[in-house]
Amino acid sequence: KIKLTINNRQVEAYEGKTILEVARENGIHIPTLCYLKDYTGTGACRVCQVEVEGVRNLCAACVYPVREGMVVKTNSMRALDARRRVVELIVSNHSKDCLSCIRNTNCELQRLCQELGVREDAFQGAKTTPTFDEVSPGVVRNTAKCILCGRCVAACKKHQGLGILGFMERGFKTKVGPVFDRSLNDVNCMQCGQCINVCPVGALQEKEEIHNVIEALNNPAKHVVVQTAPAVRASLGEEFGMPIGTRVTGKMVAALKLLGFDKVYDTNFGADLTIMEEGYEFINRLQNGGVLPMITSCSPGWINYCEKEYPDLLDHLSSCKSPHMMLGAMIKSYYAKQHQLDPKNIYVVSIMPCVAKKGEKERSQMMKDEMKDVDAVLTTRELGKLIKMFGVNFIDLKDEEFDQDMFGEYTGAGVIFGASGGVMEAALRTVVDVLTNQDLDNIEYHSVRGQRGLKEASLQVGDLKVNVAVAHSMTIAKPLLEEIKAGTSKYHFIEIMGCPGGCINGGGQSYVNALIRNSGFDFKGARAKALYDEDRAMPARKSHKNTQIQKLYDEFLEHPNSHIAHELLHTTYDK
Ligand code: HC1
Ligand code: SF4
Repeated sequence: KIKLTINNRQVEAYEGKTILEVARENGIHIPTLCYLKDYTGTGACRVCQVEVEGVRNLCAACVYPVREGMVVKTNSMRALDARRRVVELIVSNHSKDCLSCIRNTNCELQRLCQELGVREDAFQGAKTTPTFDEVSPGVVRNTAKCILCGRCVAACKKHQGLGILGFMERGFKTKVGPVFDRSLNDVNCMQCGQCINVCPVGALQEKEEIHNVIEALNNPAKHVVVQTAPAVRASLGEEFGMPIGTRVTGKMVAALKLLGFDKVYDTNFGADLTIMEEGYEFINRLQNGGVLPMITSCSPGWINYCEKEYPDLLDHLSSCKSPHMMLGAMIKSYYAKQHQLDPKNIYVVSIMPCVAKKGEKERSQMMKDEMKDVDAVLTTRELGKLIKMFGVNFIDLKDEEFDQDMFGEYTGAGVIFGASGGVMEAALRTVVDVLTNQDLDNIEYHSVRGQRGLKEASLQVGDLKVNVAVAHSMTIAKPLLEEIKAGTSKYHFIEIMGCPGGCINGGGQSYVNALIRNSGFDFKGARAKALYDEDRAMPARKSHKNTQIQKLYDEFLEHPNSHIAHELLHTTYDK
């Protein structure tokens, strides 16, 4: 360890650490903008400039290493002035339409301006010609707000290995975007939205559908049914200032009822249904020489990636639609029939932690008789806005239950879909019971849980050995896909989710700002825990124990993978 002084305070530190790290370890806050732990750290924005005795220029704390005897001043007049100047320059090339910006009140640039006392529009004049792209189904890019921090560039590369976003041009003309400033729709963007999640400003955002939903709610001819994805309950509370990882299932249901939805269902029911279809599909492939490994198909970001980057492997995908699409299809068929409603008058809204789901619902394979299975997809963030817009006091709501008539029951297996490894664990809970003809008590598969990279397990199921793997994000999945391509994969069943950590960290979840991310707080783990807690509290924890699912098969779907199930619940992919 070495000794140094920061702001007249003697501190100890390990050699090799940066001034920023050591300051934070000692409770000294240095403002940053482009710096995101584990993503960037290039000193590019220079907001973190500090004064180091004996060094002529100010130093960027996020890259400058500490030395024995160093004397650092983070708040000298010179540092404060330089920092404010840097932000004033950034702001001078920024659109500054804060009042109508999607990030109003949670923008990191706004916060910084406040923190540094930026009070005037110091530099006015020419601005870089902006690009506005809202062509892709889920992601909107507006460079008029971009501050060139590079956080999105790092996220796309680090998690998806795609490098869709990059810096182009130089100097004043510099922009961030796809190659040749193309639309995100014209490149291999998988629409995961991980770039949105790390953007400090409103340069990247989801394509909002909130007004379509308000219109449907106000249309007396429409019967509006809403469903909520497993992961939403683990993040929605953050929109109202609750701590990350607070589970708000009951409040969320109460809010949706107050907003005026005719029925409030849980996508967890759809997840249980998916396990029935996907579980039996897997057993069938296993026993009858089908294409293996079979890969899960519920993450539309992953499907986009597979179609674009690995079209040869599409036969490995399960043919199952994702849970919310399955539930949408059931609402427009069975539910419509039972309630004597014309499916054309039913409007299905899915609340999802996901941006890619916005595009998924538009796929031609997700329509029947020109009717979409799902009509609108709102992100967790959009639902937060809708609740505020309707004047609902979320924090004080009393817990309510999903509508129980038809699709309101769910099992613990359905809940854990929202965390990486959850789909695999849910599938195993059913597949192992079916294959061994038992009702096993030991149903927690800890080897596939958690936030680390690739997860795998090998299970003895009767006289079969089943190898499974779980990947979350494409950089983790890629080696598995290369193995399959080379014919050397040892796996029988693989779960792949588009986002790191799974849906709990989807591109539509609440923003986790750089302060929290840089503190090292495991926000993905906290949200995942909320789901595993709900699982443990459920009376039934295996999808095949869902009595409403059993009834649905008895009365309508006949049996898993039946002809009618194939027609409504399964899909095809685009080569
Ligand atoms: Fe997911 Fe899924 S778990 S994809 O991560 O299979 O988005 O939460 O709704 O459909 O159930 C997302 C979450 C979600 C589907 C389910
Ligand atoms: Fe990259 Fe995902 Fe953003 Fe597309 S949505 S640019 S794939 S991070």
